[in-house]
Amino acid sequence: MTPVQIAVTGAAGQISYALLFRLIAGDLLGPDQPISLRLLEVPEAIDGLRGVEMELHDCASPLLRDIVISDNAETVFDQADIAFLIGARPRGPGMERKDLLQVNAEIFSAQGKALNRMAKRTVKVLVVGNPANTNALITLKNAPALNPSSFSAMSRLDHNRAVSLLALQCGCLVSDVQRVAIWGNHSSTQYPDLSHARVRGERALALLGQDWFANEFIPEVQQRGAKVIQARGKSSAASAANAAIAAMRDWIKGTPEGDWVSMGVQSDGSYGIEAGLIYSFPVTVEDGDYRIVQGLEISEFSRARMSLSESELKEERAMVQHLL
Ligand code: NAX
Repeated sequence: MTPVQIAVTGAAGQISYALLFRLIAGDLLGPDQPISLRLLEVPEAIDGLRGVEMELHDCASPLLRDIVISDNAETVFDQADIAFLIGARPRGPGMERKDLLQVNAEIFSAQGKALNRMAKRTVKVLVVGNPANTNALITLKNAPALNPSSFSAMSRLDHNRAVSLLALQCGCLVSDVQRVAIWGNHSSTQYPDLSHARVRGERALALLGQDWFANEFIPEVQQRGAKVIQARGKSSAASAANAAIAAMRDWIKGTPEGDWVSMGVQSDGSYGIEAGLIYSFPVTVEDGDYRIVQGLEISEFSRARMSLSESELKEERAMVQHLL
């Protein structure tokens, strides 16, 4: 079987450390599909990445065919089938949000160009590095030869957090929960929406009430990343890697009948969200193509929150306009 070429950026970082070993265990593509890993890092991190390479080989995985390590994006994206764009610059001391957007915009515009030149035309690109939605927009805009639907920003960790929190509150299994949606930006303006959610077929809001939803559930999901940092002293890593695998697996293999997942994808104007923005929507996937779920009723409560996150994304876009 031909190996699938999987590119991972920020490969020496903590999310990648949780991701790479699961990839070679077959968690993404199953126990029979061989894979080649193509790993990108900044020059200073290449030595550390050599240690990760040794550990990957030391797993003696029958699925791992080879590992390419480079600080050159074109080398890493050459013939890539799948790309996880995880590497990004964290916010440094004294750095404003605008500066953070700017340095990352430059990274992702260069990587967009490299994908445009080198990746397979059928590549699927999942942007994890923050600010993920705007980074995905920049990557897509710098890769005009690729289909815009090849790019997604990861909102799956937020989605999984919301599903899990709802299941805990109801005392039910995660598998009893359906139709949770994350709308908007992967930031604290995201709108985790239970308006359409079902728990064992019953409306979640009828079980739990608007008050819990508005005053506990929404802020808890929005602030979950910050709470993990507070407790662990580091940002979410294993749960982020798990979400990246789940997001890519569903994008390739499809979503279950009767349910959806949340993905940051290019808006086509659905639900009045400005076309072109990378915005998290509920989507279904069939044959490798996502489709934004249509026809959901949007209450005034939801609309206000969806618009707030849309405005934040427009502001972010304005700050990096010169790279689009
Ligand atoms: P780490 O700081 O552990 O790793 C990042 C790695 O990226 C570093 O090894 C660094 O050398 C590398 N890097 C920096 N610039 C690069 C470039 N131009 N090319 C290649 N590699 C480069 O961060 P980690 O905890 O792994 O998080 C990575 C990113 O994911 C961060 O931006 C983080 O904010 C973001 N997250 C996104 C989430 C999401 O749900 N979308 C959740 C988890 C996480 O917070």
